[in-house]
Amino acid sequence: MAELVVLGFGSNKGNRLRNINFALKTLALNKELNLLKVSNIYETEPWGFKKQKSFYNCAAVFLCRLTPAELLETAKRTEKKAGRTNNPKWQARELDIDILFYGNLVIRKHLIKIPHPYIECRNFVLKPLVDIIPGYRHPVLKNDIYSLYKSSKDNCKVKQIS
Ligand code: PH2
Ligand code: MG
Ligand code: MG
Repeated sequence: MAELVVLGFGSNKGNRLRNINFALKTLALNKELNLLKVSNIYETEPWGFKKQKSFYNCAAVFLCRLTPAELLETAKRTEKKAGRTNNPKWQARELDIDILFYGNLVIRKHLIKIPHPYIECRNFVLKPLVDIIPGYRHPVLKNDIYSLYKSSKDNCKVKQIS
């Protein structure tokens, strides 16, 4: 069975654009994933811990034949290949790959939360999503992406770079 999944990508360490492109290319080469759509890439103000370099962020839709656990494992492996060694929250990272949506599945386990928490509070996630899936309904909140973006209270700046 194949499912549409949406991944979010972020980098604020090393060559940010190269790290994001590496992630997209690596996942696109996985035979269990078909890359269908990629958002623009944005330079974004750090959300949360402010005193760090700005991020580059984007999001992409894939047709996926991996289970959620396998997809998470694949994402972690790709982060490591890009040189990510640190795992502490709020530290600069070469590459962060988050599962934002997996079809309309809702999982709330300790190690895997889908949809990704706080999507609706983060412009760096919402703006790329508006590019690729504006009409998609968040399976928990039931609002579409475009209205979540329009009603976002986040004031972190998001600037398109490509
Ligand atoms: N990721 C975080 C925390 N803050 N801010 C921006 N702008 N972009 C991110 O990808 C990001 C963040 C934790 O994963
Ligand atoms: Mg993240
Ligand atoms: Mg992550």
